[in-house]
Amino acid sequence: MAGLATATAAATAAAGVAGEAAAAPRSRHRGASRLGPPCVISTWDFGVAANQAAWAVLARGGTALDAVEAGARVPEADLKNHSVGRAGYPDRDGHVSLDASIMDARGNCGAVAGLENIAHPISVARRVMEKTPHVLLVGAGAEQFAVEQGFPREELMTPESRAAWQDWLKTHDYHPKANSEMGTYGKAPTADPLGTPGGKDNHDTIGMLAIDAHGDLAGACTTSGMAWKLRGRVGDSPIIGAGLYVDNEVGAATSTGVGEEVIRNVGSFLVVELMRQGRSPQAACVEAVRRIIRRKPDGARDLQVGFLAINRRGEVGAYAIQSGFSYALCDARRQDGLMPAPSFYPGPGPA
Ligand code: SD4
Repeated sequence: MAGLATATAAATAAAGVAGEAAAAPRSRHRGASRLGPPCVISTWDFGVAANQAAWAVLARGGTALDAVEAGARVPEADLKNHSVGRAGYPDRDGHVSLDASIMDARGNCGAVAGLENIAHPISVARRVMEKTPHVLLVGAGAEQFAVEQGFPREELMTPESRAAWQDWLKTHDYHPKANSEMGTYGKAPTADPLGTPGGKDNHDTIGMLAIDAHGDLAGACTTSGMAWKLRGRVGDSPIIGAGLYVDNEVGAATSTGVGEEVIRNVGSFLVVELMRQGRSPQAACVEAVRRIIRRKPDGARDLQVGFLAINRRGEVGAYAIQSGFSYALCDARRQDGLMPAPSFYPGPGPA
């Protein structure tokens, strides 16, 4: 976290973001950077490792689509990550159900929601995009399609995630807490009640956006959604325009946090449309966050939503309701960049 702390200080010293006057306090640091192309960015600390897998594709001239799929598969396979893919925390009834979406430069998109027993939902989402006339498959139908496509059925619950679920069952207290995403990734689930990214009382997602050497964009988003969610609950991540949106003429955006708030505001589409109208990625992310806050002024203090965006020129923006959101940056100059996102409400992150 030392690198992140240094980056926080540097970012805090920078000027504030453009946009409307805020009705509440906000931090004044700037999240903007400019990258590549080719380049790739993604949400949260674990985006650093994911970016490197994506970079391996981009650096050899591969497509942005191949890059984001390869990158998103990294946290999906990481057993220390309890918010994406295998080892994701289950719903309240003990089912691990996964949501993912992918979108390419030509506006093609595919998604799965409530997918069970399949370890790489991002790759199933890509098959939906490439092999079917549909955009979104859900639940048992998504699983059937995945098996037909050759994906093995696997147990996604690990002993650690089962222990955390059984611990939660003692209280049945469903209360997502903001800002736990920067917690103690990789620690035992009982070591800290907010534990891993997206901690056991919380949520988290990897959203990844890339530009390849041809200047084409693509995006991917994958998550196990809110820990202890109601069975059947679907968040923003597999909803095109909410958790992910790519427009090759303009740029791309993705989101993390409480998906219901992102869906209500069609967050990622909003960010891209604001960029189309001339806003920088940073200003667009700021406005999308403020829309959420304006709709829920009383509840926003307890919510976390973060947006990450990039435009065709490689300019990056990131902004969240609460401090503590981070994003990973990667291009030819540096493959392991990690930045704190500025936020509407200032304050130290939880890490
Ligand atoms: C969701 N946004 O399901 C996703 C995952 C998440 O922090 O909670 N991310 O709402």
